[in-house]
Amino acid sequence: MTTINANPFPYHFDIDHIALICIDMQRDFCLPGGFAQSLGNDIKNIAPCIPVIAELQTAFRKAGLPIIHTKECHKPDLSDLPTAKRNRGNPKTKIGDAGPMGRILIDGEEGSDFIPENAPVDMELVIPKPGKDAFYNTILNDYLMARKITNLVITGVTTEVCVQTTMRCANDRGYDCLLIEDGTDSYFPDFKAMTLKALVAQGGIVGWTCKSDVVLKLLASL
Ligand code: TIU
Repeated sequence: MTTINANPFPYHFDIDHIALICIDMQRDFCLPGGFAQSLGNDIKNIAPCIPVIAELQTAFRKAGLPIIHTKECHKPDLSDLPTAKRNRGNPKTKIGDAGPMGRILIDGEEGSDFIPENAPVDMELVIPKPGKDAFYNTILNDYLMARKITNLVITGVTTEVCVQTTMRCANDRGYDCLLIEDGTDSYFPDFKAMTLKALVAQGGIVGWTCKSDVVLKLLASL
């Protein structure tokens, strides 16, 4: 067992049963002309976590530990896109419409692919997901159970939407989740701050948080 300092109390894990999850580091959320901007978001607010996630990915790769990448996207025929999701907020450009990076949030299009800084390498698992929860309608739970992974180090965007939703759903499935405070961002910095607080309140009701340097230091010492 290994222990690191975290909020609200130390986080224990077995290095053979841990994985890094990188949530939705896609052009549609990070670059101009994507899904996030179509909803009216300021994409510059999520830039700080990009180099932090890249550093964690490098460290996990060096340590030979698994990395899982999720991407929020829909099938080209929109069969997995609820009408309510397509119409929500009445955006000018809806999911499935043509945008500057191909069709918005559609699997296989340029916009739904990963930003180069955080892209998967070699055989790292990529989970396309139609919802905010990375377990909904995906093979994620089967994959983790088959590999006996019990501890998830969580990064990605956005803190209070796909990251929080996935962490809550992982927690309900029995995973011990550690969210990296500087490895996640929101278009709304105050939502990020409140989410970090809410997840660890009540004795870590959803899990733990810590800064990336704590995990990087540990991985460097292996
Ligand atoms: N809009 C927003 O903040 N997020 C999403 O739609 N998806 C993710 O968080 N990935």
